[in-house]
Amino acid sequence: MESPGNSAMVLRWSGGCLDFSRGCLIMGVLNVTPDSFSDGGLYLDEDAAVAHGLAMVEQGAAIVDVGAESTRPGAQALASEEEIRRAVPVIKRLSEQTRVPISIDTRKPEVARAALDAGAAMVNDVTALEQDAMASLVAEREVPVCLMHMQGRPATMQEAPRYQDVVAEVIGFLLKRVEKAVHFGIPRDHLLLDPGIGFGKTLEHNILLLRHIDRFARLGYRCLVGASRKHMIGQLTGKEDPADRVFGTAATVAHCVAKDVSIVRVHDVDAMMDVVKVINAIR
Ligand code: HH2
Repeated sequence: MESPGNSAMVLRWSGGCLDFSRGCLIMGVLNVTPDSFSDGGLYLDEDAAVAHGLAMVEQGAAIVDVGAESTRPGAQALASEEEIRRAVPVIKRLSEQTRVPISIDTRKPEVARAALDAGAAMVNDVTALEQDAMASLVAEREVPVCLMHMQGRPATMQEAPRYQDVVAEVIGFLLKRVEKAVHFGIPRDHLLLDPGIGFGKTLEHNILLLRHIDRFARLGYRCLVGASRKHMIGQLTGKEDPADRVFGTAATVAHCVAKDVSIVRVHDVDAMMDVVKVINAIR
């Protein structure tokens, strides 16, 4: 298959560099929120957030993904001023203390702009450039962007997720957003595609997406997957507490690495680095 965005082993841009030559990379999750499903409240304090971000870098994270608005099922939208107030000081300090690219996990262009101004080097948009202003911003700043699929919105997305063919529909959606990105002037090699595990999907939908994740990885763009500690892992293992879902997460990470996923987004960086290193070596 043609490989429009996926061919370079090293993605270099003015704000950072991602070297895929040894295989899959880890994006560490840093939620500066009171209400994230897994680490809500742990890193609302600025010093605690910065320390955790730097610890993940020390453990081997290739990207630190800072989010200030929870997108867990049922979560209500947050005002952008508050999102900026939470995220920006942490991004500023992290970007001064590490060369690892910091990504901003937001769907709001004004939040992404403030984060990029503070030193973030990438954008993680769970609405896949729904807003034109976000597409313009990413093009203008020449930064990589993750395009994630979501059916509905966090407040209601788990009420009745419905698909005829979940894999085909999610791929179709992402490829449309790729064309939107290109139309706005974003180069194809700056695009990462993510099926959005748990975002308007039942357990069966999530399993199908993971089972066929190689189809995403073969589209010609870098593929990113975030299944870490999610509800689907609790459903499969019976583990209620997200902190107890580390081994279940490890299974998804091993599977994704073996199926050519380029980046896994995880909370437990130290443990998942071991999984990634071993599977990368076996491959
Ligand atoms: N999942 C979450 C948030 N952002 N971004 C991408 N690209 N892919 C994902 O799967 C993804 C994401 C949800 O996880 P988390 O950030 O831990 O929780 P919360 O949204 O409650 O803060």
